[in-house]
Amino acid sequence: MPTKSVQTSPFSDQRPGTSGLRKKVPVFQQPHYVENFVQAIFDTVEGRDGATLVVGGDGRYYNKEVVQKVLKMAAANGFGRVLVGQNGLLSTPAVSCIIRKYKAVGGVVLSASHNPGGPQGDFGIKFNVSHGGPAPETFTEAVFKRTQGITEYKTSDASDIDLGRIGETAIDGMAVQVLDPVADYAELMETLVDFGKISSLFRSGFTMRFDALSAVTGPYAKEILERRLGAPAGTVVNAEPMPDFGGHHPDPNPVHAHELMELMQGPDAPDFGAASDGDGDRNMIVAPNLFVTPSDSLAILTAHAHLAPGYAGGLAGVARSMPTSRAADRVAAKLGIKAYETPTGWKFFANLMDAGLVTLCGEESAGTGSNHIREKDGLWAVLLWLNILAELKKPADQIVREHWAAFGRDFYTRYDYEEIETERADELMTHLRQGLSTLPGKRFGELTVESADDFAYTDPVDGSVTPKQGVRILFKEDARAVFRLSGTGTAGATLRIYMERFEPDPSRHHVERGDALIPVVEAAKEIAGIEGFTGRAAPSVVT
Ligand code: G16
Repeated sequence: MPTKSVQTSPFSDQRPGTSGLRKKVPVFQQPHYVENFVQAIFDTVEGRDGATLVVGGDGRYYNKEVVQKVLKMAAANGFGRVLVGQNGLLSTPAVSCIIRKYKAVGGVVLSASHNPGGPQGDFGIKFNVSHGGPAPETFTEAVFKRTQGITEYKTSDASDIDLGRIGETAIDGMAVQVLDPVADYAELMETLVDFGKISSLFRSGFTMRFDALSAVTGPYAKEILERRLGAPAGTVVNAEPMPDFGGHHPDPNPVHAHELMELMQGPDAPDFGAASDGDGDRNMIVAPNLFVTPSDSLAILTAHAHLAPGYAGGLAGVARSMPTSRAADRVAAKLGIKAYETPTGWKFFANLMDAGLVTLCGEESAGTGSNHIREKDGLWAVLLWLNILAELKKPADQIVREHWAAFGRDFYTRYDYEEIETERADELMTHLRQGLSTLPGKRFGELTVESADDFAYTDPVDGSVTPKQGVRILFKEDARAVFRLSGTGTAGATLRIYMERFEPDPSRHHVERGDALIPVVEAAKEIAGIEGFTGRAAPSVVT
């Protein structure tokens, strides 16, 4: 048997963040670095003997090499079968779909999501458990603990598998099935949205652009939008997944998807625009001349999901991460369904979905999804929008404006201060936390603080408590500022400030969101002493 044990020693920096372990590529390229982490995952998976494992990634630099390492380690660690995407590719939602469909024990996803790729870019490894969703914190903490005591890992001297050919092969007796990465996912989509209606929409002359940002969603979008739904060739652009994403920063927001934004603001704008991220779980929705914030998108999907066959029976409930605006809550109240508020991180939605409490979930960070899988799903969100557009037969921007008129508008923006010194960022958060009790009643410009706290979440299903999930400051004027540090960056710390203000008066809904939010931005900067702590006069990215 070519199986062998290799001696190793721990790396101190292998604690997973919001969504798996993310580091610069050269960090992952250190000898034993990948193997230590993967062995720690395998040691933590219960029931792996003879079980099925799913493996795939977003095609970023180092994906190919790491897929081969994971396959050999899986064989040496007793898995019975691995399902791997052709050429090592699988989008994150496709992994979730395949885990559930084939009853796998879990899946190893190679991705740093929306972070840039390339030899000096980012890489990442995350593990999804048997329900198809990201591993919960109890699991990731156990993995981290294991990495800190690791002394050896198991692998195989077998040769690399040819991942270009779909079909079945083996490593040391473990079956390896190379899958078409798109087929199972596309089949699932056909059960949720009305492909006939969307095809008719395209036949009627409706135009759209889908920008895959040279990341993994390209092949999925080409197959579903162009081949199955009949959108004209060329609707999907940047459709070829590339190891460096063709120089794109694969984060679907108005800053990084600027080519799409420019098109949608120009005279040749199609009827609808969309983009997705590195691993295909995020989405961006743009109407001509109108960027739809992810928070509004969740609310609009919640209001109209029943128009799609997969949701015709109505929704059980809706969930959003705490920093996401309260727009979806307003829809839930009208529909008479419950709205849940969770910490940032898709993993917190799984319990709610498994318990049947919610059907749709979403986050301000461009993630939207439903209980069809246990991950957020970029292309699914686009398809649900298309189904709604086909049913309502109204332009996308009109749907958004009518939504505001009916529910009020939650003006929303996020400021990111990237790569600040970790110590300074920690000091800022400590300062904020220490001052919380002194804030109520204080006035900042035209806003008065009503309450201030540090969000702690009690999972309604298993009772687990997750403290310190972000500082929330509520203003009497129905505005809010939330502060937290990102858990997905790979250099220094990223401070995120989420700001929103509710405007019930339709005569003020046309105001530019940047203008509407100036008082909240000014108050947030002053309360946190941003410039003093970070030395930054302006954020790195505003979305
Ligand atoms: C991940 C998580 C999301 C989270 C996002 C941002 O998304 O799955 O739940 O909202 O990170 O997290 P943070 O604010 O901590 O950077 P993805 O698309 O990066 O996997």
